[in-house]
Order: sequence, then structure tokens, then C-alpha cells
Amino acid sequence: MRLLQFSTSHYCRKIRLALGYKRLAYDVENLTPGAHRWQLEPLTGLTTVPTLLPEASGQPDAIGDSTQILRFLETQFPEPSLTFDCPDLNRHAWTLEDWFDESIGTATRFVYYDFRAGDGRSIDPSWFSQLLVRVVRFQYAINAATVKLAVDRLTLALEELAARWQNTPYLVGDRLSVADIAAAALLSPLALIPHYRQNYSWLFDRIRDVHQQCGEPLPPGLSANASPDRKIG
Ligand SMILES: N[C@@H](CCC(=O)N[C@@H](CS)C(=O)NCC(=O)O)C(=O)O
Repeated sequence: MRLLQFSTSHYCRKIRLALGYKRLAYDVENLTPGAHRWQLEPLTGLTTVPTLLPEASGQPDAIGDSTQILRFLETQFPEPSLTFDCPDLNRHAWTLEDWFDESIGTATRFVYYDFRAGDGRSIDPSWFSQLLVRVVRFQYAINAATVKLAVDRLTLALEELAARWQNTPYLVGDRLSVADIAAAALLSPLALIPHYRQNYSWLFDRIRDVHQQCGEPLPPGLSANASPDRKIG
């Protein structure tokens, strides 16, 4: 199996977590932003990573979109499972997965790239990285007004998430599911932003724990020697 990805993409992290949890062997191919479109579109009709190439007979050549990839992995490699036999729990888990994917992952991107262009510039001040930040801000129309909406959306989402994740290790049922994997991956870029590190320490405990269960290296900002109030910028 081969995962086409951007190493920094939080959607690709979601798939690495699932592959790790299922202890599946895979190769990674890091695509070049910009050129990725020409490579991906003929494969899936989409222009986004992650894209999974199963590289096995009887299976599709390529699967785009992280939710579709999770569904494929659950069908082909059901154990250990990230879903539930109980239809109610299953529906709840996939509904949360979709919410994180479509709403929260996007809001995180807005807040993260706004930070990277301001106080978080020193995370990587190289011209290439700063150019990438500018391109992403332009591509997704990230500006003061859209960032404000994203911040408000994240605040509400974190209140909702706290009601469950602050008290129990799992968002749905009594074991890890696609909901936990999606939340841990799609909120992980916030680990570099002091406001979130200082106010939502429970969130980063959970993100750490999910990464450990999946055998995936911790995201930037959560490595062993990173301190919550590290001054950036
Ligand atoms: N809903 C998609 C979102 C994936 C996504 O937004 N990927 C970004 C990287 S984080 C991407 O490939 N952007 C490049 C582009 O849009 O051309 C999924 O779950 O796979």
C-alpha cells in the first residue's frame, strides 16, 4: 500500500493514525505542493491528499478523500476495528468523523495558517515555507473575517468536545473509533498555538494518547521536549 501525502497535512495524519492502529505496512510518497494536482487528478478525479493506492489485485487503483480511505480500510482490514457493531454507536462515530472532516479540519487550517503568517512565523521562517503559507492563505481565502469565523467555530467545537473527551478517553462507546482518530488528527495543528496549549491542556493529553495507541509520532508542538508556553515569534 502507498499513501500519497503532504507530510504536514492533518488529513494525511488521520490516515497514518488509522494505518498505524491497524498495524498495516505502507509506503509514503510525499508530493510536491502545486505539482500534486497533475499527479492526483488522473487517479481519483480529486486534487487533494491523502490518496491511498492499495496496490493489490481486486482492489481499486486509488482512493481519494480521507473518509473514503477510512471506509476502505475498515472494510478490507476490519480488525482491529475503528467502528462498532451497534448501529447507533456506528452512526454516531461516522457523524462525528464527518463533522471533524468537513467543519473542524477546515477551521483548524484557517486558524493555523493565520498563526503561521503572524506570531508563528518563526516556526519556519524559510522563504519556501513562507511562500507556502501565502499560497494556502490565498487558495482558501484566509483573511481576518474568515479566521474570526473559524476561531468561533473552534471555540464552540472544543466546548462540545470537552463534554466527552475531558472525562472519558473515547468520544463514542468504550474504545477508539474513527471519531477519535479524526479529532486527534484534525485538531493536532493547534498544538503549536500557545492560546490553545494554555487553555485546552486536556485536548493535547487526548491527542497524545491517540497517537500512542496508533504508534504514530507525535505532531509538532507535542514532542517530548516541547513546552506549552514556548514563546513563538
Ligand atoms: N475532505 C478532504 C480534504 C483533504 C484536504 O483538504 N487536503 C489538502 C491538504 S490538508 C489538500 O490536498 N490541498 C491541496 C488542494 O486542495 O489542491 C479529505 O478528507 O481528504
